[in-house]
Amino acid sequence: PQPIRLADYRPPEWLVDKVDLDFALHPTQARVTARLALRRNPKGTQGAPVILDGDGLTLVRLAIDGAPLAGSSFEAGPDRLTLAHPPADSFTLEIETLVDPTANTQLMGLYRSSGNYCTQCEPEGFRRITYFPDRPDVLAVYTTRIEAEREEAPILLSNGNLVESGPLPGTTRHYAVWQDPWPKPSYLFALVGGKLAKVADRFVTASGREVELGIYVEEGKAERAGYAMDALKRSMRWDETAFGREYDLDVFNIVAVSDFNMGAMENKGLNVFNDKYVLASPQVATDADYSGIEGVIAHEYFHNWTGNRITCRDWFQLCLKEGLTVFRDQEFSSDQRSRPVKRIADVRALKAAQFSEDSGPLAHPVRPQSYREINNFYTATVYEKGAEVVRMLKTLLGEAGFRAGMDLYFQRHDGQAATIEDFAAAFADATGRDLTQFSLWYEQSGTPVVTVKGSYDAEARTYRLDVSQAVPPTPGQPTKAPMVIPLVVGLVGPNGDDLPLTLGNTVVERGVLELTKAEQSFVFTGIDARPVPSLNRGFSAPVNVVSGLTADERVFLAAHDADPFNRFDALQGLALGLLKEGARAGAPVAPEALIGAARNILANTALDPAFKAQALALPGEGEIARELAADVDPDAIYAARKALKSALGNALAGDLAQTYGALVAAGPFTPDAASAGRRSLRNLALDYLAVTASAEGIARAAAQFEQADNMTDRLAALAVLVQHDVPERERALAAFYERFKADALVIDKWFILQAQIAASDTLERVKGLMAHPAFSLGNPNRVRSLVGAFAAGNPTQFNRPDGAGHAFVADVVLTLDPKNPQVASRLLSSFKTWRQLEPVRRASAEAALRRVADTPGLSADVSDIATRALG
Ligand code: HT7
Ligand code: ZN
Repeated sequence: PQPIRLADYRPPEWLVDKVDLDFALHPTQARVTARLALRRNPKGTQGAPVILDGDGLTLVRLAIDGAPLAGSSFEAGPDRLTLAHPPADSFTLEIETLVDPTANTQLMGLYRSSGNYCTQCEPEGFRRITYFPDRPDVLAVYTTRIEAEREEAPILLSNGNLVESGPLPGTTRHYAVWQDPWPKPSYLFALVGGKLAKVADRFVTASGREVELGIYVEEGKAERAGYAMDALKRSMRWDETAFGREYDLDVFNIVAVSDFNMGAMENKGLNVFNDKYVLASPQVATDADYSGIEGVIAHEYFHNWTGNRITCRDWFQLCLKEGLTVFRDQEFSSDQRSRPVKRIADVRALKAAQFSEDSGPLAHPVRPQSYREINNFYTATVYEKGAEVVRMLKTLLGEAGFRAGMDLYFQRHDGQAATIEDFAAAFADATGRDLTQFSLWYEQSGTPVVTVKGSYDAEARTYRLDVSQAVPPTPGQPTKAPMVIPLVVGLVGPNGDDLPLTLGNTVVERGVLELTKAEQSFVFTGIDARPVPSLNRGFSAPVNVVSGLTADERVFLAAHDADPFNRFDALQGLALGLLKEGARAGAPVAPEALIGAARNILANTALDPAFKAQALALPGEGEIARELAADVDPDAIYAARKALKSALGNALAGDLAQTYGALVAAGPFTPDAASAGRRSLRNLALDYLAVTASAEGIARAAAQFEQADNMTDRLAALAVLVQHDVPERERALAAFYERFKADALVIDKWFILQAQIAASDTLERVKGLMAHPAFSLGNPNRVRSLVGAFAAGNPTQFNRPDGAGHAFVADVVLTLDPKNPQVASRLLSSFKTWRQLEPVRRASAEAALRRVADTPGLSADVSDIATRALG
């Protein structure tokens, strides 16, 4: 297909003011009657035909203002309905279609999950239900009537408030009518029907509106929805206090389903979730699961304002809702938990997913200029870098300026489909600041490199920072303009205290230096002793900083920096230097400085255990590969990392054993951040203590595996055991399966751990597990847990030099593509860093990608990724 370009945007020719939907649910022949109140757009082209989108639709009947339409007056195919000569400038079009929810394996449109009916419409799924101008700038109010067999679907839900329900006399069927008073685009439509258990609660908004809350889950799982409900209520309150945003319907429902392409979906008043982000109990969910649930529940709820009340004009503006809403959910979790630890976790995730995307063939701007398949742009760049851009805006404008801009944005654009320009204008107008150059963050792809050189002049008592910035070339963007980069800095004096930051006579507010040029110098005055610069504090900008800090300076910052993020980063920087050296030259590492710094962190009783766990966890293999940038040998990286981990584990054995012993839980499991932090440090110690597979280390892990009273500790112990070729590995895997085999979400963890074993027989193991009764190619969670975890989380085996790992993943992509193109193309995206591999592995990755690209009949999703990855 031809690319769709932002520059070609035109307003819709026809608007829809009102939509009445009538669903007669049936497993294979669901009947959908849509009545659309169409109105010619005064801003459109004179005499334009009505063209409605469809996707694989079967048309049964058409009528205009109640009169059936003769075949000669329209043109209907599976993918489009055209009325070349509309009868008037406004009329009601009635469309009857038949859809087959059971055959819908793409999980877009109306489909079935575990026998229940549900829908997924973002971005272009509504057109798989009925013909419609399926674009986000057509906003309508919806009334939805659903009828179904009472036995098959006792629960019937849709957007908005329930206005009517009851039996259909003389039949075994019943019905419900839902009305959503808020105009919305079609992608926010949702319907659910099925046998579901309900957890009910209520919330009273700041202005006194009573809201009925419901979380619907598969029968028998209601007791696992408590944490999600608690997270929902906390999210609702937080949005009122942090952003002044109240909920706006009488009902807020969440439904958890087990077959879902992504994490969750923010449909108005009826969020639909992957059950992974709803269900939790201490026995089956880890601390990471709990924080994931909290974050995703918040994210979808926050979309009610940033996405739903103000939506996107077109899909190029996706970051308008996604980047902003990720920023909001990150802030929520920071307020609920530890802010520095949350920031560290977010930056680790950003670097792993987005920096790697930005440095490879799939790099694209936060707001792309063109796309072939919009489903492929729900990326780390749009989401996570999009959130970083909002964060930088806040850093530049300050707390009050940012809030004023947000308030103006809500006030101006409530009920509209907006653009990034609208968003930026609200901040510019609220603060008087020119954001023209800042907008480059939405246009230019690639991660800027900021190079900093510091020099001290003892006589003049000045410290000078010479700063340059450059954005590397990316696909379609060979040259770049300088960006506005808010670089938060500190100058740490010899006693560890921050020195005052004064440029000439001006105090640098909040430590924010604004970089705007390719090269700039900042001369700080009144500096009495040579400081150590602390750069990009709090990771204030998503850039790579080249600082030239010495190992001693990093050790100093790890011990003294007032900024917790940079304390963490100093230690990571030390480790990264050693790991790169080790991977490049295979040279023995000399980790004494790192060991000393790590020992100090471990012994520091003033530090939060969760922070210590983050600081002491070595950079991942992916980050080391990205730093090396070219000729990457994943086996060498793995070996260097293992060697450094062993050196640390051995040198700190006493301290780690003491930590492990001291952090025994005092009571039963609770998922709060402080308890989770203690578990994370204890489990990090467990891992280090077993790194050399010593009998003692393995026995400790085996004992924890058997005795754990919660999934966090049990899984952490299992993760240690599976990485070592010891008899305890298979024993523990078998015991785990036996214990949790009825629980698909737990068996996903079992798949993930096995898929990530760095051993030469893992590929065979993964192939074997694909035939396991618990595996299904039809369920996205299973595919991601087994094949996705292998491709994205096992660099040595996915990139085997014999090419078997690449070939296997390509085979799965091709098998999956006809069933579920979205999941297939995401899996193929695991090849996004293939160009940085050394020549042998690079050739095998290229061959696998070419084989995929050359396969006839590919979906647009897979074909787009294959072409761009090779491009
Ligand atoms: N807005 C949603 C994005 C989405 C999605 C969700 C479920 C299945 C398919 C999907 N395609 C796009 C999720 C979010 O960011 O909140
Ligand atoms: Zn979102």
